[in-house]
Amino acid sequence: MISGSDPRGLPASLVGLGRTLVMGVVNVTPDSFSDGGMFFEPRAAVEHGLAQLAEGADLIDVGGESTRPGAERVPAEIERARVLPVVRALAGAGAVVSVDTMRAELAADAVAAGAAMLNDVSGGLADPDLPRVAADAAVPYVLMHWRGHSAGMADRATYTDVVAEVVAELHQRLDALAEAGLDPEQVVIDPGLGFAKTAEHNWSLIADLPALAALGRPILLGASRKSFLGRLLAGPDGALRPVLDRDDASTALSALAAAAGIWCVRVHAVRPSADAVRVAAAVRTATRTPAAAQGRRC
Ligand code: PMM
Repeated sequence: MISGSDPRGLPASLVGLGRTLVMGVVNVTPDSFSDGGMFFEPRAAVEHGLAQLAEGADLIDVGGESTRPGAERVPAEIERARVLPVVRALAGAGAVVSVDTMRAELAADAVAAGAAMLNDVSGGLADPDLPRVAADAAVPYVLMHWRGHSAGMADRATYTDVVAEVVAELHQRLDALAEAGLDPEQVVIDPGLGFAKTAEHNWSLIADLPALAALGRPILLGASRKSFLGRLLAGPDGALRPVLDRDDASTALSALAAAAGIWCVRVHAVRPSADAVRVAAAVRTATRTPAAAQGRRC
């Protein structure tokens, strides 16, 4: 059983809850694969974040740049104009806000606007100044496994042993960030499902979460609505299950992740995952009868 301690810098309201946390996704983008365009207007994005909080989200991840496979980068000013008003409004309403960005300047401004966590899908490779922002602000930093920007990442999905290589590359990044001044205790690691990974690579990583846990940091998992679930649930004609019909599968993974002791799941449909992590915690902390402890089968 994996049990990731809370990262240093986490707001007190989320420390020691004894269950997997749920991060609701708010993409303020016209083109994210999962919810592109649905919450593009700042007001709609803020309302969506507030609704996710009401459904049981522990924190809200706000992003203004799509990272779907093949996506081109968004200019910095555009990302900024999308993200900052939403961060300010949600943090002002009391939400614990994470910012999904690869840009240090925006990260710093987001922290000034109230963000309490930085989610860098590039693990400091896109902008080496970003981890320093987390260090200075003393907020948790999500280090995701990444091999390059979305436009070319499919070509980088080559591994001999995906689990060993992802763990080794995350290890290198942890060391590099520590050398750059970021306290490893602030870091949350993420295998980066779908980022330079095929469906098979994603399943292998999910099947071997203890190997990631050996890095000694809490783990965040972002499986929600991703195409490997669409592929798993494809119809008889081979057509992928549509994105908005992948939430039951996403919730199944949240339940499995929570049972494995994953620190946080990043999801679009909050309520079912919020329920799932509570169910997993209840099972984990239930008193076992002597017979059950001896492995009685039902
Ligand atoms: N996936 C997406 C965007 N940001 N951040 C982390 N830490 N982990 C992820 O797996 C992740 C992420 C892409 O999904 P989206 O378009 O639904 O946001």
